[in-house]
Amino acid sequence: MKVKLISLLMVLVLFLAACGGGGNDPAPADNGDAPAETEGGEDAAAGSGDKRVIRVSNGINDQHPAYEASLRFKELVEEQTDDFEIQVYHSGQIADDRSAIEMLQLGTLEIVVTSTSPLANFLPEYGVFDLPFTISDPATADELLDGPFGEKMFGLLESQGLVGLAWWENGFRNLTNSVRPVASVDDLNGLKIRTMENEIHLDAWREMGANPTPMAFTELFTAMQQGTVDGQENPYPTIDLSQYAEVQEHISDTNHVYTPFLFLFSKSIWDELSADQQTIIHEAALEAGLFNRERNREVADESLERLKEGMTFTEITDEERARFQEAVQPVIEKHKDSIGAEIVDEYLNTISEITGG
Ligand code: KDG
Repeated sequence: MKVKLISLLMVLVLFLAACGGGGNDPAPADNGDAPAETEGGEDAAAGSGDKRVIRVSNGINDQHPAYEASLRFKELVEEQTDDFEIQVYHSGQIADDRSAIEMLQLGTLEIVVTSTSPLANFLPEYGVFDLPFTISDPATADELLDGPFGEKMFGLLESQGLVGLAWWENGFRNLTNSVRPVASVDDLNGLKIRTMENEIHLDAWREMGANPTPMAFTELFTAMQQGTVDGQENPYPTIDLSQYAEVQEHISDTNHVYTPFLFLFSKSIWDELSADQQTIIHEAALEAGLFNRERNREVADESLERLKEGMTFTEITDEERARFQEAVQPVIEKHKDSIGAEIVDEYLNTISEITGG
């Protein structure tokens, strides 16, 4: 409890520091540019004239389809109402996912487009999406998330002061490393792998023989550059557009987890909006979400072609993939109760209904 209070307070201090520092934008991204959308660099919180500022946070850079879709969201909202000025931030300019989620709970940030994995620290049920090798194609992901199961998971968010508006896509995760080609689960032995701050991911890589370490996304590139970690796992767009080929040699199509992005809104701020304003924002988040998925899949194919040029690509055979899946079965059993057996069963049953499995 004390630790939680301190971290919440720290977020508050950070936020006040960002606001207090001469009223300009939060700490610039590593590429140094202020959010281009803020015409004339006016005080972020106040916005220009009597428009209310709505800030969108994400951890990946401005080359990523998530940033592109966030700009689409801005366009869709601002073409329908003059009530808001949407400011889009990237590269963790405001905060990493976990801290951003805490800011939404505090009502000090409006929107974060976050992976589901950090959210499992607040709502264990969200760990269901981290169970490895459960979703193997985009169509299954869409049918699962756009159906009753997706709605049910949104329903859990209110208890955490959060509102789920749309499912966007981070994507299918694949392993890279700077030590050796990985063609089999045996090749993982002792590899120091960075994972998201998520117990299920940590346990999965341990079960597969690697040596995992949790770390915020914003610290990953430097950790690979300095050799603090040997490898990491992310979808092809993130690996490619974050220039990981500069610090990693080997890539394997492990396709071990599908990570959804959640378009989350702060409940306390949401409740201050009118019903019409909520509708405009909700519909824009859904439409930009469909755009995001489509773009993310196009970019994933383009990214893989580029990565094959700059790295050694290893295709995992079906029998080797079966050995990966076998190795992580204990993880699914171990976390079934912490996630909630009913949620895990509904998740796995829905997927097998969709795939006819
Ligand atoms: O905000 C971006 C993150 O949600 C995303 O990049 C997280 O996949 C992720 C990772 O590896 O941390």
